[in-house]
Amino acid sequence: MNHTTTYDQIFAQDVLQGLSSPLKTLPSKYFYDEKGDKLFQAIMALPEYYLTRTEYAILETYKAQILDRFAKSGKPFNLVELGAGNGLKTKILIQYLCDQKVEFTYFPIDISGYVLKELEEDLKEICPQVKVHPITGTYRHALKDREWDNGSPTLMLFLGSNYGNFLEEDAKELLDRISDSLRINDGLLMGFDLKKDPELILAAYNDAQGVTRDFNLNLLERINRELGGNFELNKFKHWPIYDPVSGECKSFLVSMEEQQVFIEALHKTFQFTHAEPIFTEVSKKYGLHDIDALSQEKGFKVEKNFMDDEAFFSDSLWVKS
Ligand code: AVJ
Repeated sequence: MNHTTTYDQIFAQDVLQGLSSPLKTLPSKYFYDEKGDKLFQAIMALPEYYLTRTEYAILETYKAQILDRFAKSGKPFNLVELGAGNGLKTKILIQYLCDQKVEFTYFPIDISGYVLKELEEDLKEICPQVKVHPITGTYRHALKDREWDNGSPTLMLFLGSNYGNFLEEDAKELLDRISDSLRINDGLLMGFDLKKDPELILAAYNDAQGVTRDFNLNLLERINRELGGNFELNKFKHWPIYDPVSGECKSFLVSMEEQQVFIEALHKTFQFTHAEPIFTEVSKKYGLHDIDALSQEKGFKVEKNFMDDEAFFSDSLWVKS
């Protein structure tokens, strides 16, 4: 790709590649346009979606334990966040650091520029002296550019089970990049959704109000809006499945009839057979031993798994060794 390649073109290329493959797929990172951000914020408030409120409670309970390694050092540090979103959970940590008068710079990274702007304005309200350096882009770009690399220690946040959105190989590669971007004794706080009653997990991705369905379908709507597609949304069914062995919750959009879809920006028609699925998202769930093994493999030591009483979710504090 050359330097004139725009984000729109990358979206178009990814859609072309995904819909041309024998097992059709669309990358979940494209959920998050302005409409998708709003839908995801609605998902986080759903009764079935236990992840956000559980992690929120964990951070509220354990903020001091999580942060004191950095907050009590008396030296400035970098708080880098992969996939900051609207930063609702991170505000707990930032508020704590502000109250303790700790010197730090916050580097929120997100694919969506909309939410980052919102976040920066919100933070100025709760903590006027906070230094914020937003980075709009993919994790890959941010980890390559390392705009925070100023010699101070770093605590990197990868919350909200966002890591679970990567399939095995991509996930491992991403964690390699994260590991390479950190120095010895830097911290990494990883949010893992834990394996639990499959019914609870599936319900979180198949809510009664259909918000998650709309969120999934927004991928097709976005193609219609931005790439001149003519997807008819009512001809696709939202279909999440959970595999308790792998811990993978996968979402699909299944074509309810044989149909053709034309996408103007690609000058191309795509053929769908009856019941053909498009794979749109994985949200992987972990066991505690999976977390241990993963951290070791990537050159970290688990300092502590901070969990809620029901062990639904873990914010796992890793230290780079
Ligand atoms: C933002 C990746 C944590 O996988 O649970 C919510 C996205 N997808 N409902 C998740 C999502 C469907 C969410 N993460």
